[in-house]
Amino acid sequence: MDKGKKIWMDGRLVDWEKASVHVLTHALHYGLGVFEGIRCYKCEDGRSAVFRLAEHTRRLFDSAHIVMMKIPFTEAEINAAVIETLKANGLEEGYIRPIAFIGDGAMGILPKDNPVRVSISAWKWGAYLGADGMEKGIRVKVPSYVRYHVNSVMTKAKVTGHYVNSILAKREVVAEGYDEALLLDTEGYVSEGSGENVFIVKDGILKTTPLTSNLKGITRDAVMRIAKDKGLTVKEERFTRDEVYVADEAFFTGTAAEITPIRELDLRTIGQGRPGAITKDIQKTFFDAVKGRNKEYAGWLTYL
Ligand code: PPE
Repeated sequence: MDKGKKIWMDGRLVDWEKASVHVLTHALHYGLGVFEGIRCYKCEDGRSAVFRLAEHTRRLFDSAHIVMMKIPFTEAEINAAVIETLKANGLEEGYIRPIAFIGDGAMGILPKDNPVRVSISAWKWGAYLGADGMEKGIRVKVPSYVRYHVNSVMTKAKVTGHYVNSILAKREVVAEGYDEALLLDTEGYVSEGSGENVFIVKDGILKTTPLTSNLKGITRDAVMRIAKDKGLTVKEERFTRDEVYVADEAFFTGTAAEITPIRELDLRTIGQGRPGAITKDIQKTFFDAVKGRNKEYAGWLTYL
């Protein structure tokens, strides 16, 4: 990871090296922090734009609300701080990571009056699942771990501790030589990737999993809008892993993963074993949108 210059912490920019916390930070011990992943792209006209900034900040506050954590800033302040952080690091393009977490003070599960700390970092981040994967598609496996039950943790909240499940799943499949994990829910239906939502295409119709055990992805939402604008049918419906095996196309969506085609699941080739026509078309429109080349989606961009 490329080290930057500044990190925004609790209301002001500090030097990258000085953005540290105490070892008794509550979130480090018990996992209660909420975070976001946001991307900023360099547009063709030379300007830089943050993709769906307001929606990401909204979700950060929704996550905090779900876990009963009060962020000591307004959404407008966080939006401004994201822009400030990008500028302070001279980043024209990159990944932004806002995080709010329970700081140090009392130990024990009950957070008591421990302060809620907030920081925003930004760095350069290329294709999450590799440039090759983005172009040719990736190999995926269903891991032995299942996604959390909807009443074990709050799956609509992007909480740091929830990612232990993602790490276990990802480690297992990567150790076996695959690129990414596709987790099932507690009832056995497809849920999502370790850090991505999933779509399949069959006979020209798109399907994505309904919002139960998975995160309400902002890229997922963008893809649904793009697909509908192209006149395609998009269904939010449960499906099984074998429906993915016989799909014509499949892909992951996420801020980090963007739109990554899936060419194989559990050793079954999907479609022709390469990115399908609909996947490629949606991928192209998505990159046109984030880079300011498609005026129809100009509302998604916040220019620096
Ligand atoms: N599901 C999960 C579990 C998830 O973590 C993400 C984002 C998504 C779906 C897609 O959501 P969205 O980014 O709004 O389209 N995962 C973030 C973290 C990745 C990481 O390795 O860190 C991300 O993509 O930023």
